[in-house]
Amino acid sequence: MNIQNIKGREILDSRGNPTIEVDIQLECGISARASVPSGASTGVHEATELRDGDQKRYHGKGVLKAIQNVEDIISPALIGENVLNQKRIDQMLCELDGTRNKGVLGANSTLAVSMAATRAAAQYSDLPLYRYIGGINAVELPVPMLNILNGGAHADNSIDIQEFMIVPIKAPSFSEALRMSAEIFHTLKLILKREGHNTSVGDEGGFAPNLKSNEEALQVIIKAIEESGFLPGDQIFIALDSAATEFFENEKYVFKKSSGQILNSAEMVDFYQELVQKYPIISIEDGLAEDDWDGWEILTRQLGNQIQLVGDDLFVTNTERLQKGLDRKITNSILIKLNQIGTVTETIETVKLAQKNNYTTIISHRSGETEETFIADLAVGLSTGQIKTGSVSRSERIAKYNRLLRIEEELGNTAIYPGIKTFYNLKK
Ligand code: 2PG
Ligand code: MG
Repeated sequence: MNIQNIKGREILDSRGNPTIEVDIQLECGISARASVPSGASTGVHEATELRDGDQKRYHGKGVLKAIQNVEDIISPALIGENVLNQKRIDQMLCELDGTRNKGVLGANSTLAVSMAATRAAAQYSDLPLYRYIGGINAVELPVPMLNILNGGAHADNSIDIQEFMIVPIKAPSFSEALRMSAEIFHTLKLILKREGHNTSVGDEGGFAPNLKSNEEALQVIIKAIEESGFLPGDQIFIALDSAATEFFENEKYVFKKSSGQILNSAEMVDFYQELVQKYPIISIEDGLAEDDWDGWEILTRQLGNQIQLVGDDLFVTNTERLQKGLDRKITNSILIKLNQIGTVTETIETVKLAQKNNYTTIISHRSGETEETFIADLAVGLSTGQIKTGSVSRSERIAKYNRLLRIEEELGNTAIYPGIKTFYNLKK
């Protein structure tokens, strides 16, 4: 079970940008591979994503330095280590880096190694990845949040809110939930076409039409749910990711892609309150900016009992930032992205801290992805109850859903689909 060799490689992500893939080989001959994703609306508090900056290659986005770090620094240190000791491997990665934000080695290099190690250990243990991570109780499939309409930094259109997601909460199984969602996605396409909008998709596979307002986006989604024969606010809810840091300028929120409206934090909260009253919204992520802590207090006070409030850029999968949120009673949920923190065990620590404090957890993809399906297993392994991994188009998104379908099949009648129960900390 000891590591014999670690090799890095530059591959392309779903946006055609380079990213890092790592192969770990064990002495017994087992070999495992993992690759890392990349965000567009990244928070400033995220761990460092190391890019070469060499403008002659990939517009400066090459990852050859990160690969060199894997092969020249990480590999020699980890050779001979027991791959079953993930905690020690991740601690060593943190120590080799020596900074709080993986600023030396890059979180892309540490994470690729960390994930590949987990997968190698699962293979060595002869267990599926979710079972290795979660043990005998890893039987719960996550409720998906499907981003069927893209705006913000993920699409060149006139919508400021980054993600409009459907959440199938009333379904007997994950596969049925996925079927319902795919049907709504296709109906949405028909409606957009009928109404003269373009039906090309954004980075996460949702449509990216030029609509007049954020509200029009909500209305067309409701229509798609209804025309598909489902009940909005009963079978299907809506979740938003505003990614508000992206439009926070000089302490104000500026709807620069749509109306041009300028709102302060309290006015933003009123804006959401109105939306929540009018539409079946169950969750809002990054409703406010990453450092607008006072605003988050207002938002949580006003809406925290009714809907899920998710911190993404706010918490960046970091226990220290989450703890600050817990202390100030901000939000009631956290988005979990492996590459915001840079190792598997640190990610799990953050999930555990959230769960211990009655916060819901959502495992998430990034807008730049690969065919990697690690997050599907992670969501089941940690019983996070929710996953956000894009729309039902673009193979890098579908790969995760298909992996979940296979896990569901493998679990057979022990599989659980939590549905509405996953929002256990809401009154509604
Ligand atoms: C987000 C993510 C994923 P990005 O904001 O939640 O949807 O986007 O990877 O661009 O940060
Ligand atoms: Mg987000």
